[in-house]
Amino acid sequence: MDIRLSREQLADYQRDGYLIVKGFLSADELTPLYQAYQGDPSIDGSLYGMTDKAGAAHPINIWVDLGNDIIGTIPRLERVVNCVEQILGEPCYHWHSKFTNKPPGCRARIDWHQDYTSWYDDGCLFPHMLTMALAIEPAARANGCLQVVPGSHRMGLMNHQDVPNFEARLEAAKDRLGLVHCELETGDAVFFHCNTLHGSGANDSDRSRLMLFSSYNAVSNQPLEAAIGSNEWGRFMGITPEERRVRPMQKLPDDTLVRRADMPAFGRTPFKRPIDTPGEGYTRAVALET
Ligand SMILES: O=C(O)CCC(=O)C(=O)O
Repeated sequence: MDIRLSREQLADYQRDGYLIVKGFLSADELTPLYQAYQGDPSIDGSLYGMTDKAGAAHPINIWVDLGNDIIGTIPRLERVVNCVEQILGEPCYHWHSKFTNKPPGCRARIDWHQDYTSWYDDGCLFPHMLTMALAIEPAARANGCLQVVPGSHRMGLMNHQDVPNFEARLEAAKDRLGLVHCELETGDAVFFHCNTLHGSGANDSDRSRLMLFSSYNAVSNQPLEAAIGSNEWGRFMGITPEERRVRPMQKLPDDTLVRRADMPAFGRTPFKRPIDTPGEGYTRAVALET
């Protein structure tokens, strides 16, 4: 199996700042992960409640090191890393991965943002970074699917602290560029640029929405030593400077999830533990009831 993006897909990504790839992983490959999550919705007690501006919490967790379990394998699958490297045009390394979950009726929104806002503060000079968002469960408007503003990656970094009128700029960007609801089936993936404006709404349905996000940095874009570790969000999530430096990543054959069907879903990949006292203006992580 050698899955690569076509010339048209690459052009779509460059124009729109995001690309949906249907059936990127098969539902069969993801069934063991889904079943493990059904059996343990706290994911080994790793999920925390991340609050939005209005104070509503959705469950999230994050990991950097990749162990020999399903969640440590997906970010290293050849097809995943090859597509990321095709888009970036150079070798990449794993920046971090996370689950974001919206249980039925979850009121939390994920406020509009660009990921490069915090990665810039980590000392990455260039926005040569992106994320693959993978649907573990179907995601639709009703259960709060990911939304993106197409073409917004071409505006540059707009919500950094030195840029005023963020809300007005955001509304203007949505008016001019529109917004896309990324409605996905299990196994569909969205690749999106770190400057693409994105967010998501509440879950007004009785179906939960679990997504796995894996983010990557270009190897040539190693963070500046002077800045590494100074991003407040990363510190809040418990990520160390060492975990931001370029680290070799071994690609795993595309059939790994099928061949090693007895691999646990999680338990071998260490989760980060957010600190309890985020800085001023930061969303709050609270331990969830399990
Ligand atoms: O889960 C979502 O809908 C978006 C998550 C996201 O944008 C993030 O965690 O940065």
